[in-house]
Amino acid sequence: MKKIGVILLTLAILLSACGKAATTDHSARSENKEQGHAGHESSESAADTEGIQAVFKLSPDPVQAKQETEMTIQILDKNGKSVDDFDLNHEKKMHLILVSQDLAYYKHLHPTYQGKGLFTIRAALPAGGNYKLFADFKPSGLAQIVKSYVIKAGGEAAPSKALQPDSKLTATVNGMEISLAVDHLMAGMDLDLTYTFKDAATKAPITNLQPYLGAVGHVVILDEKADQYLHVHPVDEKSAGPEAKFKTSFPKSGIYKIWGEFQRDGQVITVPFVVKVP
Ligand SMILES: [Cu+2]
Repeated sequence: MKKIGVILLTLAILLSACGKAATTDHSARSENKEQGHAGHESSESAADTEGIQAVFKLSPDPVQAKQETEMTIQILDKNGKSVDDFDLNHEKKMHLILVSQDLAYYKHLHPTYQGKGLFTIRAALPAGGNYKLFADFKPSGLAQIVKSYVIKAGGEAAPSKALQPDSKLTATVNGMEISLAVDHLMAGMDLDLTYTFKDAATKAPITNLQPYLGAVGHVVILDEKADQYLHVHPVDEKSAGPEAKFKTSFPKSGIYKIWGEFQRDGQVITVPFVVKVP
């Protein structure tokens, strides 16, 4: 309990005792060792999604930093036929996460569905170097799927720094003091991530968070190599603060970056924390 105690806040324990919402775990997970190819699934319901492919195309290709790039993602079934119907998942048919290799740059995008399994979006990469895309979607009748793709962008690279675990999981963003408590930081175990929101100046609890994509917040987690992708949804989606609680499980020990996305006063904020999972 020594190290764990640092992160453990009694608050998390109090909260877990009074959870009233359904505790369905909506985590989607991708373990992808291959570089530059559509990923292979390893979710519990892999059989359901067997053979579903995501074909990523970039234009122009090769990609140049700071230049608008069109990204297209074509979803095909195992016979190469387009998958046409997708369920809305948190108000969107596809969530697309774009990160730089060192995880310093993070963007959460929502491509436009053009029909016949084709999603498109335009984006510009901030600097040269490697990036990874994670497309998170749910074909109707199938389980949620995550496919990834590596982008190599030409141009001057940003200085890359190694991922360092945060010594304290508190940050101030847009006048809010946001703290993250993890009940027991340990690999392979279900655990609670609890965000607490206070007014940075008065320390008063914040209770007017707004729904963002139909929930109090969204959490995306990647390991330092960006092999393990976890998209986590809240336990109590309707919460407006001062707490937002999520359930997840870190697949193995290592360093992970956790981005929490929330909305207040019409503004979406992203708060990142880096943790070391023993
Ligand atoms: Cu999204």
